[in-house]
Amino acid sequence: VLRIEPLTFEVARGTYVRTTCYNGQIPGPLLRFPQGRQIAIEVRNALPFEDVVHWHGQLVSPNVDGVIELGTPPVPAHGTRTYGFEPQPAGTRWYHSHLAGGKDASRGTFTGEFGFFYVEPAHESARYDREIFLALHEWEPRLVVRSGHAGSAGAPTLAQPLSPMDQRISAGTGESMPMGGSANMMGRMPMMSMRMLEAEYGVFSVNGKALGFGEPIRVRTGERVMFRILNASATLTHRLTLPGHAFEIMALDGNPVPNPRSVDVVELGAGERVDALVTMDASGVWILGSTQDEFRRRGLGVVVEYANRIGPAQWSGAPAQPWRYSAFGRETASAMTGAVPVEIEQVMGTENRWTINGAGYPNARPLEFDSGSPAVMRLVNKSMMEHPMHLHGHVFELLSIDGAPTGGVLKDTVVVRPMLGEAIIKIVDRNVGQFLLHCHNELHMDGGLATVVMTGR
Ligand SMILES: [Cu+2]
Repeated sequence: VLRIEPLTFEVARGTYVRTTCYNGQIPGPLLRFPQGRQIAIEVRNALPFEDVVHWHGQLVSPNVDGVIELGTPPVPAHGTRTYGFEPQPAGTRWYHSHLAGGKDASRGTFTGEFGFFYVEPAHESARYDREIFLALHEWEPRLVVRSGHAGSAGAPTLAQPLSPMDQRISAGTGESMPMGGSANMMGRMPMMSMRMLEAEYGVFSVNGKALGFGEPIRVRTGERVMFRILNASATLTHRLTLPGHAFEIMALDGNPVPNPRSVDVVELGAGERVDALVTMDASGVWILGSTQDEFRRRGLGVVVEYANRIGPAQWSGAPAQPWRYSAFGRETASAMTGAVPVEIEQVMGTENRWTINGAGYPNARPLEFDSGSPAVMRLVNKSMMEHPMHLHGHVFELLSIDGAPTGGVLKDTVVVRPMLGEAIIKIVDRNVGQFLLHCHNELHMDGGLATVVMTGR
């Protein structure tokens, strides 16, 4: 049973947050079920308005997936609804509210209504001693409109888009606002100015506790810890590092990668998951935290403490290592043709109106894929914000990212970089029906950045 209910909790010493959650805890209870065996989850809603739960990353039918307008009955105010399905595929999934909040930052993914849903595989392939689930989230959202301009003139090459913090600093100087994106495409964007609705946050947390307030993760030398990390942010991409340690990336969005490899920094767009194996071989007390000083200072981190070590937690600066999905894929040389274009744009002169192929949700034309032909989409981001694009009800293979082909990386959410960033994706299963494709930035989704994908048998 999941209970949707209000909660006031202490996120940092003396800082209390009022939100809504599942079963009185942040994150909600870890749901853990074997793959492919029918389950039923009763959801009781203690709130005075209807709500709905989305089973993110699962191949379920539209009538349980969690999108009300595509056929999932909501949980009525003060009512109950039972959702039945077979969890699949195996791996780190999650569940969260899919209530469109509009500009109400106390609804949807701004709330504490999120939790892990781990679908157990028949055979666990990775070997580890422990697993630890870490969910990232922010609190005390405040919506602000930023203005600035960007374009080809003098825009620097960046390994990643700037965070909202950096943008604010940049906007404050009165200089042109560099927004990152694929360097080779920068010159093709015209000079433009814009206003953008964004969220700022007072407090950040890992598993509902700000850095230093929660219990440390206590480890032993030589222990192999599988971190299953979820970015449950409503709007932000996060980068994490653990000084002295490497993350061996085993799975993206819960799906094992063909080419596991070690990195210093893990990056997750809103809605994404990363399964990373860490061998505890650098005794000490460390901060596993955001590479953004401001985010970490506001609480985005957790202390990792070796047995018999005491003292203040150490931080040693943020590696500038870029994050590339293709690093974990198979090398391929194939050129992809026949992809359906999915062009993302911000409506000129608006703060938060977005379109896909020229129209915003619900007016955007559905993308239809009938039987026989492969369902391949080419997502192009013609805006100056990055977009973590999430496809419901399917797993897709990443065929190419920013022009570089790759193979075998299976995901349900892909961050498409600003300024003509591009992702070519192919649906790899045959889940039939109508499913939402949308930006997992809550503000963007509410601003129309969504469309329907129709798949035939
Ligand atoms: Cu977006």
